[in-house]
This record gives sequence, structure tokens and C-alpha cells, in this order.
Amino acid sequence: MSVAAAVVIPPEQIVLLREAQHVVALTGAGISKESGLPTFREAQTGLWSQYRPEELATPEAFARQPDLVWQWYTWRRALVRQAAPNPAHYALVELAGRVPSFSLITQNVDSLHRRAGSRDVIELHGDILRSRCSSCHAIATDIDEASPSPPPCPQCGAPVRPDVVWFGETLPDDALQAAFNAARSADLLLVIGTSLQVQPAAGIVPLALQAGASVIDINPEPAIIPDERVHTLAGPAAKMLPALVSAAFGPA
Ligand code: BJW
Ligand code: ZN
Repeated sequence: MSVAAAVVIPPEQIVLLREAQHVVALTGAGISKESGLPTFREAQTGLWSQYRPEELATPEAFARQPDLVWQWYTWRRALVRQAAPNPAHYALVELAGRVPSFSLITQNVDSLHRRAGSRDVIELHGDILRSRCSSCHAIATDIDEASPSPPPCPQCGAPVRPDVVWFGETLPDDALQAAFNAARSADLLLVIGTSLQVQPAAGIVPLALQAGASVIDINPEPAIIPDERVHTLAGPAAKMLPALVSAAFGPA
């Protein structure tokens, strides 16, 4: 066993990372937990504790209760703006410079990978800090985000919405194809801080396995995937990921 930053990394995982030619990372809300952002499925706080995120993040909810949904996003935008990348985000920036080929796919809408310095991030579910028209789809920049109701689109007057992917909506095709292509050519997939409950993002794991990749799932509660090529690193990403990277390549 090798010890890095007081975390024990199984030697076979160190070898997998050191020898991988194309490493793909698939991240979810858990990677931003140590940045102070709640994960998607954990109970919300304060005023929002009575609502389930799954019921607010839908086009039907926005059509029925636009003010409620807009105000939920106003609250979440403030949390995202206050947050900063944590050591797990930075470990992926470091890793990108240490392996022959690296792709980063995220389900997160918080832009913390980009703010940490990751490049070419494949963002499957959009960006909560960007807004767009619900009708003509134009990106809306000059709007009153703090308004209690969705502001009108400067181009056509229809309500503006966050530029994220809600349940029942399709993912941006270019991002989805880029993610699937990366998964098909990966020899190691790092799955970090995601419950793998949401399709099509969760399908990236079986796709990579079918293509011959190994998987390391980094999560305090790793998913149970019955495949001998799936390894788990149980613990918070901000601790485990920097330890894995420095165990494989030495300190940053
Ligand atoms: C830590 C930690 C620490 C804690 N360190 N880890 C096939 C079968 C069944 C259903 C479907 C299907 N195909 C499509 C669907 C419908 C639906 C779906 O998947 N439903 C399932 C819930 C059943 N999918 C869709 O509708 C998608 N669209 C689509 O497929 O279009 C075509 C189509 C439509 C309809 C029917 C069929 C086809 C769109 C999905 C869009 C998801 N959007 C959201 C909201 C984004 C905007 C917003 O944030 O408001 O994206 S939902 C939400 O889930 C968000 C997340 O990106 C996504 C994933 O969540 P994530 O990241 O995994 O977070 P959590 O909270 O679930 O997990 C956190 C994890 O962190 C946990 O494991 C913790 O243990 C861990 N953790 N601390 C590391 N310190
Ligand atoms: Zn418009």
C-alpha cells in the first residue's frame, strides 16, 4: 500500500492511473460538496426545504410556477457565485497535465471546473449562471436576475430561464456526442461524486466498460456496480482525488 496525504490508495488503482493513455473523468454534484454547494438530491435548506429539486427542475414546473422556479435558481445562483473550486477540482487540472490524453465530462452546472482552470470541459447539463429565452433560445445577458419573476427576453419578450437541462429535455447534442466519444476511447474512467441516477449521463459508465475501460468510483457512498473492472475509493473527493493523483505522479 502506498500512502499519500494520509490517505491509503490501493496499489492497483495507482497502476491503472499511471498506465492509462486516455483518462476520462465524469463528475457530479459531490465534487463540489467541499466548495459548500449542496448535492442535487440531498435535502435543501431554509425556505426551500419543503421542495424536492426533482420537482422544480422540470419545464412543467416552470410553466406552472415560473416565479417559484426562477426564485429557486436565484437562490442557487447566489450559492454558486459564493463558492470557489476545491482541491478535487484542482486535482483534475493537475491530472490533465500528467496523462497522455484527458477528457472531463461534468453533469454540474456550477462552472467550478472552468473556474479551477480545466479546459474543454464537456458540460452536459448547462450552466446555471447563464440564462436564455424560453422561446427564441437567445442567450440573455442584460437582464435583472434578481427580479422575483423571470425577466422578459430582450429579443422577443418571452420569459427568460436558466440555461440548464431539465428533466424531460434533451441534452446539447455536441456535448453528448463528445462525452460518448470520450467514453468509447477511454481506458480509465474516473467517476467522481455522482449518484449515477440520471440518464443519459449515467450511461457513460457501461459505455466505457463495454469499450474495455476500468473504472474508479470516488464517492463516500460509491455506487454498486458488479464488474471486476470497477474499483472504489470511498471518501470525499476533495481528499481522495488529490491523494490518488499524487500517489500516481508525485506531489503537484
Ligand atoms: C460526494 C460527496 C463528496 C456527497 N465527495 N461525492 C432512461 C430510463 C429512465 C429514465 C430516463 C431514461 N432516459 C431519460 C430518462 C429521464 C430522465 C432521467 O434520467 N430520470 C431518472 C431520474 C430516472 N433524464 C432526462 O430527462 C434527461 N433528458 C433526456 O434523457 O432526454 C431524452 C428523454 C427524455 C425523456 C424520456 C426519455 C428520453 C435530462 C436530464 C437532466 C438532468 N438535469 C439535472 C438538473 C440540472 C439543472 C439544475 O441543477 O437545476 O442535472 S437533474 C440533476 O441530476 C442535475 C445533476 O447534474 C444530475 C445528476 O446528479 P448528481 O450529480 O449525480 O447528484 P446527486 O445529488 O444525485 O448525487 C451526489 C453524489 O455525490 C452522491 O452519490 C453522494 O454520495 C456523493 N457525494 N458528498 C464525493 N464530498
Ligand atoms: Zn426570446
